[in-house]
Amino acid sequence: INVKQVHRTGYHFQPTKHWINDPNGPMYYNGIYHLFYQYNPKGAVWGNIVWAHSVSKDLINWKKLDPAIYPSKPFDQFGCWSGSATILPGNKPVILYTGIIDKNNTQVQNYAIPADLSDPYLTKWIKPDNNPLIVADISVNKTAFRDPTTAWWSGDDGHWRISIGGRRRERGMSFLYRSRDFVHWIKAKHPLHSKGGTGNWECPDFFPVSVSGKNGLDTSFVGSGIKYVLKVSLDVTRYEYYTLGTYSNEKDRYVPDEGMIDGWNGLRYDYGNFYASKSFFDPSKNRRILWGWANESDSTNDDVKKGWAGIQLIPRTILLDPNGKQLLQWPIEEVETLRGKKVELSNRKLVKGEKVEIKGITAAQADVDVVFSFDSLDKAEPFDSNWDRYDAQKLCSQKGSTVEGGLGPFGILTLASENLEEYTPVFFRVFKAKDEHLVLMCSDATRSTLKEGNGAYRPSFAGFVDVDLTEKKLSLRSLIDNSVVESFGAGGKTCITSRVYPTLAIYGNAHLYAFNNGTQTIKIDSLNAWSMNKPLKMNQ
Ligand code: DQQ
Repeated sequence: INVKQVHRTGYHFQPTKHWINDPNGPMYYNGIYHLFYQYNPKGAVWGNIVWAHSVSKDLINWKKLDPAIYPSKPFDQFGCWSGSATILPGNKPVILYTGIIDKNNTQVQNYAIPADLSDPYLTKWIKPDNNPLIVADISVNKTAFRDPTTAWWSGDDGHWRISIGGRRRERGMSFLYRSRDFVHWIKAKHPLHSKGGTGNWECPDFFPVSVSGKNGLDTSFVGSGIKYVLKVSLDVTRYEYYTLGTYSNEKDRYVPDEGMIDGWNGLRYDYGNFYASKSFFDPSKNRRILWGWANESDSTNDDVKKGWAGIQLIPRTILLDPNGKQLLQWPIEEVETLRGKKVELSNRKLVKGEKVEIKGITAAQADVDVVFSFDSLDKAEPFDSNWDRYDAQKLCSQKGSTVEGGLGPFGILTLASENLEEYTPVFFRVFKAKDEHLVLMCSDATRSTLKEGNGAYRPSFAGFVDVDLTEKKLSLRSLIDNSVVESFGAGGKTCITSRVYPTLAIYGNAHLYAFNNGTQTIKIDSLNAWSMNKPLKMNQ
């Protein structure tokens, strides 16, 4: 075993070495998916940032190309930071990205276009001389002015619009710019949206979702039966929050729906290690796909030793939940082509304290899909009114997977060593509040490794799941891949990603269990688990 490679993922996107962060400018163009991403060509720590570039026909197998955009001009010589792609009329892709122009981190917005549209991979990109397109005006903090979105177009007034993340003092905001020709951009008087006290907004993403349809929508879609999503990456907490709301090109303001919480306590794409995500519309399958980045959770020193840091998570399709109050995320269907050997279990009861091993698959690299059921909600523990309804993580860290409960904790133990010296449990715990049940979902890294924890981060990530329990069922899907566990509760209502570094539960020594530590008997209605294969070509 090459120690450096022990925690590399098998089927997640990662380059052979060095540092990666934000996914950039994802797009589908002439039959090819493009993924660009923030990359340090010189080492496993953040710095020297370029736009690395990979292409794929299926979002599973990837071919690495040369970096598409790298510092070379006065308008980006200190860094090429995040941005987005837009496909202009006439089938012409254009990238907007943030350039760093000096040692003080001054940020401007630039564009780049393919050098040769007949090259199927769009290998080379040109940065025209009329860059930068946008510089901060005096009202804008020029060191917090970055990450332009994909543009959307309004036929009504013939203007393109984009949003750019930033802040005014501690008020996080997403600035709005308009242009007729994609070259001259004028700042709108009002930002698209802002929220006091949230600090800097990074990587805003703004797009419509269909209220009743099962299809994703193009960013410029106009019509009835749609809602808008505004997602921002909050620099301070390192989580991504979103609201649902309304928007019209005419008023040019985004207004979150009544009841939406804007900021820290709002809805999150993922309650774990998931940041700087970006979505794009895939016209070949009429869906919107979300890419997110997961940083490492061990120390910088470990990153340097292993020679790499950061992965892109499995792309997710996003749709509006039929309840209209949140999004649903689900791993793209293509990931199922990597499924190998399968094991099944059904109608298996789990009494208090019981666990069952799911044998016969590669537990270190697996896809698990379970439906749990229970006969009664009566044993749900009371939800103490002093607990913070918005601090699921704290509750999870207190209650964990081993403290006996009523209805739960039950779920799975991923990346577990044979005698449970190490394991990462993903589980539910149901509480009874005043007039509702609260479902807590956790992905708890505290016991994930025996490794000394200097500089390591092993949180009890958690979120609540807004799910109807009348059928007395809860489902859980987890994608397990050596050092990452991505979990989707209740069909993608609540998602949690953990990065973990087991020392015993590696390769063939990793185990997978289903467990119940609540007094209420739980039934595994159905459990399907697959070994996951490596893609044939992963970005070499
Ligand atoms: N990463 C980029 C920035 C962005 C941040 C720099 C978010 O453009 O705001 O690598 O992770």
